[in-house]
Formats: sequence, C-alpha cells, structure tokens
Amino acid sequence: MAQNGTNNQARLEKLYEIIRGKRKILIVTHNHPDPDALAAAFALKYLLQTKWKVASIIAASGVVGRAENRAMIRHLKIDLRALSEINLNNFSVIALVDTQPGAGNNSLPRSVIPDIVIDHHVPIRARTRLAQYYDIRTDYGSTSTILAEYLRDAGITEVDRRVATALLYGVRSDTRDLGRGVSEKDINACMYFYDRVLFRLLSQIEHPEVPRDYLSMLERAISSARLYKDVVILDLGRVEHLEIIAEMADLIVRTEGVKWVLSAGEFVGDVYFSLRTKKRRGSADRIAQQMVAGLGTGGGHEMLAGGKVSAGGMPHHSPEELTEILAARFLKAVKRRDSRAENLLAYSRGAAAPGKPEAGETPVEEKKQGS
Ligand SMILES: [Mn+2]
Repeated sequence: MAQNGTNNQARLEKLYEIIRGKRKILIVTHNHPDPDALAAAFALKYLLQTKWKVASIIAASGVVGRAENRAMIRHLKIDLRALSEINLNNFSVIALVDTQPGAGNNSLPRSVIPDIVIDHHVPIRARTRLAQYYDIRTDYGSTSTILAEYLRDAGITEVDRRVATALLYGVRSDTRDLGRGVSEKDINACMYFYDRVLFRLLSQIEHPEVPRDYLSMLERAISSARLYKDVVILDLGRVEHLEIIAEMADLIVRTEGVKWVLSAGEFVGDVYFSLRTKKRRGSADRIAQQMVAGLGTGGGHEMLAGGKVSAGGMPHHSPEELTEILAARFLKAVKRRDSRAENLLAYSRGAAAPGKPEAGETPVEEKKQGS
C-alpha cells in the first residue's frame, strides 16, 4: 500500500466511513504503554472528537511503571482505562494503535479483529490485513508521526496544547530525540504544532522524580551485565516494572565500545527483552524475530527491537531457561558466540580487553595541544 503522506486525505475519508454515526469507539494500545503509544491513542481520540464529534475511550493492559510515562499521563490528563474492565461488546468500532493484532504485546482477544490498525512496527502482521482500515508505516519512527499528519491534514491547526505536547514527546521518545530510526516525516511532524507545545510541562514529564528504589534497581542491573567483546547482555531477573528492561538497554548501549545490548527480565512469569544497537542497519527487528522463533513474539526496527516469550509453553521452560535460550540465540545472531564473557563493570573501570584503548583515553600529543 502507498506509504506517503499525500494520501492522508483519502485515508481520513476512509476512517470517517468506519466511524460515522458510531456512538463510542474503543482505542486500544499495547500493554504497559510507552509515550508513543499513549500519544497516538490520545491524538486519535482527539481527532475523532474534534473532527467528527465521535467519543472514544483509551484502554490498555498492564501497568505504567516508568516515572516519565506516569508523569505524562498525570500532567496531560490522559484518561487511560484498564482493558480488563472494558466490555468489548459495548463498542461497535475498535482501533488498535502502536501495535497490531497478533503482535503479542496487546491484550485484545484473538477472536477480535480490530476495525482500525495504525502502527509503525515490522513485521506487518497477517491479521492486520483483515482490518477494515489499516495504516502501517514501517519507515516511520513513531505512530505519533502518523497521527500528527492526520491532525494536520484534517485541517486542525489550533490543536489542543496537551495533544501537541503528547505528540512531540511520543515522536522524540521513540526516536531517541530524533536520532534513531528517524525519518524526515518524523522531523516534519514535530514542526506542525510546535507553537502549541507546553514546554515547561514537557520538561516536567521528561525529568520526573524517580522512586527511592530506582538507584538500587540501576545498581542491580548494571552489576549483572556481561560483556562479550562489544556486545552486552543484561539479565535483570525479576523486575518490578516492565519499562526498566528497555530503559536499561537504552542506558547501556551508550557505553563507549558497546555496539549491541540485549536486556532481558522476567515480569509476571514471562520473559521480556529489549535489543539496542548503534548500527544504523542493525536488523534488530530481524534478530528479535529469530530469537523468539517457536517461543514467542518479537519485532521492532533496525536499531531497536523487543519481544516476549512465555514460560509454561510447550516445551516447558523456566524463565531462567528462556533467558538463556534468548541470550544464546542473540550471541549467535551477532556472531559473538565464541567471545569470552567479561564483567561490564570491570571493563568500565578500565580493565579493557587487550589491544583496545582504554575508555576515554586520549593520546598525549593531543592533550598537549588542547586548551
Ligand atoms: Mn511506537
């Protein structure tokens, strides 16, 4: 299907055909929603209400644990409901955003084919094509970008300031401040409503107070890290909230000399993981799918990906065994199976592998010339 923004008008008309005359729409996003998921759902709700006077509610499963995401919901007053408390029969139209049917990261029952699917993840799921309306743009850095284009092309210029703020945060959060897996469309989307963004509020969202146990959580995560040449594996064990797995992957991949990070942890009996790489064409999405083959679901983008495998499947594996399988498959995929494991903290303290310069080392000559 065409992926450019120029046919957004036609898309909006198609969207209207589906929702016209409907009383209430259910917007579902992925479990443990992140800023892009929340912003996309929030913007779709706003679009439906403002453009077509159709009410909707936003629902997801799981918990929002990360301090930034909680702050986003609180400050922007996003009314997020628990999907488990929703009677799906009360809704004649169901929309799925930032996820797809069969992606494994949303809790829409398998028997329910959503009417609307808007997402940017690879792969495009077979069941997505059963939806009346789907718009999957795998070359986009965020689903928020798609919604920003919809709002622009719907002619809504004075967009609600909380919606504008949410969208900017959604785009920035999924693209690591417009630097990772970003397209020109994502950058443009940030401009549409820039003068509507509540920047002081956005700053409060991005720099919230963190819970007291946050630092001990960081310590535990970092001390578990193993380095295989330039690849890091973090086994976080049981985690209190899911987002810490991705958050740690984002933090550790910034380490000098590190090219790949696999961060894995157990949450309510399942093993979740995040992959990050510095390589622009890292095929993280493909590797994630290889890792979960026969065990679960995975996907994402070139530089970041993730997935979930369930304990208690057949054959039966404990969470520890699943984590080991994932780590082994990952090391094989990035060709580090034969590398010796080091402690990341030892590396960080300067015990660099032979032949490698010390982290942060600068040749003496350069230092002399420097100011
Ligand atoms: Mn997203």
